[in-house]
Parts: sequence; C-alpha cells; structure tokens
Amino acid sequence: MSNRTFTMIKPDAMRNGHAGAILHHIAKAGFQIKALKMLHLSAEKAGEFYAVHKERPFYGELVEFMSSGPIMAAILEKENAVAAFRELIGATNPAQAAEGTIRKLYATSVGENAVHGSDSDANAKIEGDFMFSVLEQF
Ligand code: 3AN
Repeated sequence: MSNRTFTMIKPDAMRNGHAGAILHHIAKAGFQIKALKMLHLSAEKAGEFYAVHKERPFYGELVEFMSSGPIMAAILEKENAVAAFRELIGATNPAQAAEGTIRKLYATSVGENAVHGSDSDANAKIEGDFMFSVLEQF
C-alpha cells in the first residue's frame, strides 16, 4: 500500500476563495505536502488528465470546467493516503457527502465539487507524475 495520493483544488473552490481553508483542513488531518503548485490547465491538458472519463456524458463539461481557471495541485503523504483522503473529501456529489468533509463544506455541485482525490495507488502515481516533474516532488 502506497502512502501518497494526489489532489487538485478545483477552479470553483479557487474562485470562491476556499484554497487556504482547504489546505488547512488537509494539514489538520495529518497529511504532509510533498509537492504543491498553482496552475491553469489548458483544455487539452485537462482532457488528457481526465482521458479515462472520455466516454462519460459529462466529459466535455468536466474538461471545460477544469480549464476555466487556476487550480492548485498537490501530492500528499499519510498512511493509507488514498483511502484516508477520499474519506476526508467525502462523496462525489456534495449533497451526499458526510458532514465535515471538504466537499460538504466547500463544494457546490457534483460537477463543481471543490477537490479531486485519486481513486487508487496506481492512479495517484500517474496523476502526480502528470502534474509534477521529479524535481518538484519531495
Ligand atoms: P471522484 O472525483 O469522486 O473520484 P469520479 O471519478 O466519478 O468522481 O468523477 C470524476 C469527476 O467528474 C468528478 N470529480 C466530477 O468533477 C465529475 N463528475 C462526476 N460525475 C459527474 C456528473 N454526473 N456530472 C458532472 N460532472 C461529474
């Protein structure tokens, strides 16, 4: 089991001024930041990142949204990081997210759901390497 996961603070949370509170929430939960940057994805790069969802009906909307403004990307470390972080962020749809989770607190809809969290150790590695060079990972 790997102890790293990958996250993005999405454009909605950035626009709504929640980035600082979300990073604080993550740190308080015991995650260490191993890489961090703010960037604006092009539609092409967002499409590449979410290529696994290409056949889903919301793919176009997702790519447009994720390239609509700056995001923060981060690699996080904690024991059992993937599962622990998914618990911290809550369900994909904020209406179904548990009380106190990041999506319950800061997300507005299933499409604009404030944060991304990797769904497996393998994807955490792929996603982290997609966004950060080896020189940017600590
Ligand atoms: P999660 O981010 O919780 O792993 P996935 O992998 O099912 O959820 O979906 C990836 C992303 O696609 C979500 N974070 C969300 O932004 C978007 N998404 C998922 N379902 C929908 C939907 N029904 N309508 C619009 N966007 C969606």
